[in-house]
Amino acid sequence: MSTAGHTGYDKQSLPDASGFRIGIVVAEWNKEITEALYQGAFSTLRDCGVAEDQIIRIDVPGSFELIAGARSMVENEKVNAVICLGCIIQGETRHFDFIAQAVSNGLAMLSVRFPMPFVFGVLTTATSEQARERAGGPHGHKGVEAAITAIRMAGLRDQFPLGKKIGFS
Ligand code: DLZ
Repeated sequence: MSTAGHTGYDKQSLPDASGFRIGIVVAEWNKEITEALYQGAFSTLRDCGVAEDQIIRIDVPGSFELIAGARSMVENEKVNAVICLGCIIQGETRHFDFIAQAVSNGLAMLSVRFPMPFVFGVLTTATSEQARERAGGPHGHKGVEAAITAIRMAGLRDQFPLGKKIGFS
């Protein structure tokens, strides 16, 4: 069973995103899927008012490198949130478990280290068919959901001045 999350979003209920600058890190493994995730995230950000030149993209080789890419993004660009997009498909070896664990732990660590939302937009599926179904198919769109999460979290952070006091503005 799966849910569509925020794939069907209500723009009125979201914070005003027109002044936001959003970083997107895209893994190249399973490129057909991650490109679809990027397109969904990009068009959702645009639809919610983020200016095209305020969407900053970095490409990295695979999902494992999303962590370093996200860190690079936050250290070099003044963004309000970082979306990480990847697709890890289960194979015959244990790579799936190691990479999926590393990415989720790595992004959690960055979330503690930096006063900045990092969004886990990584599909972890048994087959490429399942991944396609979640990248604009019958099971929703993880890229769209990631963009909505980024806007919501960036808006939340704007409400609390504490984040600004500890270094980021
Ligand atoms: C090596 C590897 C494998 C086997 N599978 C995937 C995958 O399904 N999805 C993905 O995003 N990346 C995969 N990678 C590449 C690793 O993420 C990483 O790029 C390499 O191990 C080099 O550090």
